Amino acid sequence: MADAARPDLREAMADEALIVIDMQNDFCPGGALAVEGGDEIVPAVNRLIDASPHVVLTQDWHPAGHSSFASTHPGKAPFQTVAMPYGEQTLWPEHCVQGSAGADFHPSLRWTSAELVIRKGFRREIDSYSAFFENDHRTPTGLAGYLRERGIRSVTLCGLATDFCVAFSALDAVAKGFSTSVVLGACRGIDLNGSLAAMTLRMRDAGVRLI
Ligand code: VGL
Ligand code: ZN
Repeated sequence: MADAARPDLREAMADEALIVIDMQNDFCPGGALAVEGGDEIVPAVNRLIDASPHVVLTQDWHPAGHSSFASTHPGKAPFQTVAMPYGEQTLWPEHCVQGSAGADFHPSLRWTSAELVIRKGFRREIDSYSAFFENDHRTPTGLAGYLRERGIRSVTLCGLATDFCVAFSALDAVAKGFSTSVVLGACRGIDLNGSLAAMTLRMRDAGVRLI
């Protein structure tokens, strides 16, 4: 009786989910699109995983010849941009190819408690930074509906990269009505042309709690 009336902490937080963004080998030192210090955050991410009642992971998951790869566009180099039907797209080195070792989660990531893995960027013609929408900002991944149906009302994000997949996921989470926090100490950024400062400001202005 007493126990039933006093649910434990994890149950009290049952409407909260941790979303771990793209903690994959290719975004860590030695990977194809290494984020500086990307592997340093694994212990902090693991602590968040252990403390979270619900855990969702995202996994960047591109087919060979993906339209976000510079190599797909003759004459283009990584970090240049190209005009796509859905807007400007930054071009990247080939990374997170479906089934490759680079697309695997970091070997020390405690991924086993994850209840869902959202794969994104699996359509050749469109990239997907956000866990919620592809880069046209219209095509859903299904995550918002999943979280709603599970009764999740607030989300905490961490992972890689702060200024791309973490930031766009956080902005979409707020827009979808989730109370949204980003644990900056458990993120690392790419910082392309000042993108880290710009996206941090955009998150703050949108109402994302930056921890
Ligand atoms: C990401 C660039 C390309 C990310 C993914 O996870 O932030 N960035 N694909
Ligand atoms: Zn990608």
